[in-house]
Amino acid sequence: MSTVIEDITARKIFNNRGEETIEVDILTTSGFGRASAPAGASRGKAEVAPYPQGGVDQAIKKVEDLIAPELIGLNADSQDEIDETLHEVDGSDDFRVIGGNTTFAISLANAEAAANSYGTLLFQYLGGYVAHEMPYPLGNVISGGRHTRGKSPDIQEFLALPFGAESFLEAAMANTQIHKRIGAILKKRDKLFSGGRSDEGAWVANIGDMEALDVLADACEEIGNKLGFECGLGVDVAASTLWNAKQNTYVYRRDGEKRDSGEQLEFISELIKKYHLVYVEDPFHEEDFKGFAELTKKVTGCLICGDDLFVTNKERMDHGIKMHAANAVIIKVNQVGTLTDAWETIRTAEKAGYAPIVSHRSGDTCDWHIAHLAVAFKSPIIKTGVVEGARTAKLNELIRIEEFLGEKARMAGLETF
Ligand code: 2PG
Ligand code: MG
Repeated sequence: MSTVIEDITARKIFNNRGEETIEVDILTTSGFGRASAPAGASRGKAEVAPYPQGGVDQAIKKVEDLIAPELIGLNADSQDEIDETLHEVDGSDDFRVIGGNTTFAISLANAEAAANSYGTLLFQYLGGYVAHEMPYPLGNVISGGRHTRGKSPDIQEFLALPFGAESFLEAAMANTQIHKRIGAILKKRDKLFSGGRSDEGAWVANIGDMEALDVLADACEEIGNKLGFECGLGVDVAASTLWNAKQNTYVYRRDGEKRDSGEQLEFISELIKKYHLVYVEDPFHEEDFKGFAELTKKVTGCLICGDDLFVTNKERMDHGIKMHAANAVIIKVNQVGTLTDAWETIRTAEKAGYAPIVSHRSGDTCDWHIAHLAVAFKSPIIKTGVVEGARTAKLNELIRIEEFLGEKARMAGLETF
């Protein structure tokens, strides 16, 4: 068995939006790994650059001309050395030269190739023998904001979290039933509803934020009662996309409301109270650490999660911890570019008691690696959507992991957060 990298191939493939993305194959003496990169629609300003100028074609050229010659001959099981070499080849502070999606695909394909060389699954290779906790699936069931076109809620995502489920399979099943039930409720409410869905497979309907929450609450209660366990409600406000910096207000176009920071704090707090929300992501814009801190202090029993706020970046995480902003962090490896960078952020977050939540992106492929990352990194929650091929690829892989773990498998401890 040897993990020496013998060959690296990069190619252009397409994601669920039909956009070009990069896929990388890594061949070692005794193993193989393949990974492809996702893409965001509501990207944080502090994310690394996804591609060099010239897009995917240039990224492939960089792999062939600059990166492969440096990596071939190294050991795939030296993940930190591989990721450090990517930083050195790039030389910038935001991967603008070779692209963060290029490094993402290489970093993940490399980890997969190392695991494969050892004859283990990725989650075991990264997390070891003790990795046996399954994350709860946080499923997007109604879309709004920048994830839709035309009339829809202003809030970007309405999410279900079946935190009472006793297994991953049960939890994933609950989400599919909630999704289906919501489709039926929307059809009844709106005769013009034509069953449209967003990139993440969530329903798109001409309803406001409150109406969407009412529909979600009804469906979660109904399915929760039927299955005999609790299904909680969550939202991703993606507030940076609502923020108008010139007017210092959050603009809710569909609902015709403008809210300054104080009003936004009140509004979100009321939503948490009224709908017993267990999860709120990006309730304030990406530079408002203070707003996050105020809300985190004010509410209990609800995860306040930073996505665009932290962009999986260790320095921003450190700052958030100092400010007591949020108590959970979204982990999207392509926001920072490498597995090692993401792992450093996760370690920092965990030490400070923040819940690390591994997440898909709205533009995604059937790549299932985040399923393994969630188990390896003891993520109590995975954000993956509910239906649509790129989402079910990850959910189905988690079902396989749960089966593989057998009696050892247990659901993550959410009560500590
Ligand atoms: C988000 C994500 C995923 P995007 O804001 O959390 O749902 O969206 O990938 O478009 O950034
Ligand atoms: Mg988000």
